[in-house]
Amino acid sequence: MDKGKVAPSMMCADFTRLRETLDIFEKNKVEYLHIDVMDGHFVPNFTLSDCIMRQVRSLTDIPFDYHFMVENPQDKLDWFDIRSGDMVSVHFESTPHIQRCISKIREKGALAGVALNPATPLCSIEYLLPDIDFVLIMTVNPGFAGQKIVPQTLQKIKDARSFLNDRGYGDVQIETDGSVSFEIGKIMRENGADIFVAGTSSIFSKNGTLNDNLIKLRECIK
Ligand code: S6P
Ligand code: MG
Repeated sequence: MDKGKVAPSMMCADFTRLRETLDIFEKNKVEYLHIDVMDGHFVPNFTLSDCIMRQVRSLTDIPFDYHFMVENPQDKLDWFDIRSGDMVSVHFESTPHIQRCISKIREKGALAGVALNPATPLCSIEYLLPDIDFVLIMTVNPGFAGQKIVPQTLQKIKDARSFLNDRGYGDVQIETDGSVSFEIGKIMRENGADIFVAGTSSIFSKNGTLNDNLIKLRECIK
């Protein structure tokens, strides 16, 4: 099994210290930058926009992991600078034509994923398996950082790993997003998660420096 991958959640980053933050990410070889895109409809909040993300993109070569929490994401993908090697996830409930949307992501050369809310069943992806590279399991309800985990989602990660393996899709990666603390991250790893969105519960926690927290998280998800 490969080591767990880290995707710092940029909505939790201190943008007044962006260069310094990216330097720490590069030094620690984080695999992705997790970019939360919200529209105030699919989720109540607004977060990172296409123009700000283009600026971030000009400062680093770390691939992006776009997480679209917007209605009809198929109409919004072209606004963003999506490149080969990026990851892009869209929510199962966000479009009536999820398979078409997923295909569009792959046409852009990115890895395609379906994001599942805590209550969205795993069987939603049954007939999408040939079309996806990863599944993003939300372990909180989407929209905000700093929330408590929805506890039954830990079992859902385990179930997702079996679901994928049983169907011959063991290479589909599992990403977890929400309340990924050092302790919970370790359990998520044991349950079969591959990619960990790191926010206020881990690397951006005020209990340590960003650098030290990254090293600690790596150890928990190795
Ligand atoms: C939430 C969003 C997430 C958060 C992340 C924050 O809707 O999709 O990516 O930024 O969960 O992490 P934490 O540790 O504060 O929950
Ligand atoms: Mg997210």
